Amino acid sequence: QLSDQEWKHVLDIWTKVESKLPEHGHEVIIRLLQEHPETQERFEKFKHMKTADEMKSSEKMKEHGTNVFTALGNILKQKGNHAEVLKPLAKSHALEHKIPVKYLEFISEIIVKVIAEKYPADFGADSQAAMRKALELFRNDMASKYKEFGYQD
Ligand code: HE6
Repeated sequence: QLSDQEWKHVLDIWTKVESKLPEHGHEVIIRLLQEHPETQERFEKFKHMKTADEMKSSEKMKEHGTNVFTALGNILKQKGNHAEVLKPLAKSHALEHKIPVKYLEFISEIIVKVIAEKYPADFGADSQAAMRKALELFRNDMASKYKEFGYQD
């Protein structure tokens, strides 16, 4: 679990992220698919896309980035008491999309990298460490829900 100070770091930087949430979400998805091509195969709606330019100009991908970042923000705002919000997400990602925890690790790293690039002055070492910890908590709780749903990756 995170301390009050750590949650404050997480939610303060998330306020900045929210000022351009669709753009940042879009960028994270593009980088996930570019850096880890195996993740692209999981997306029926994106697996035909061939270039980063095609992804950048895709309104559908921007919309997806918005959905992912909105869901993640809603989870972070629960400050760890996220069981209820996590459950439907764990269910769809385990049973429908079949997304290994490893892929959640990939996206977590990219989220930290992208925020660090966009907001260097507001995302120092303590904030980065707090965000890493929050994303790790998210992944651990996703992983235990995965087990409950009988999904082993
Ligand atoms: Fe996914 N996702 N996702 N996801 N997702 C989502 C929220 C996916 C995610 C990590 C999603 C994924 C593959 C997510 C997905 C659909 C992730 C929402 C709100 C929705 C939706 O409602 O459409 C994280 C961290 C969060 C918060 C991969 C790979 C990773 C790493 C689909 C294939 C697929 C889909 O709709 O097909």
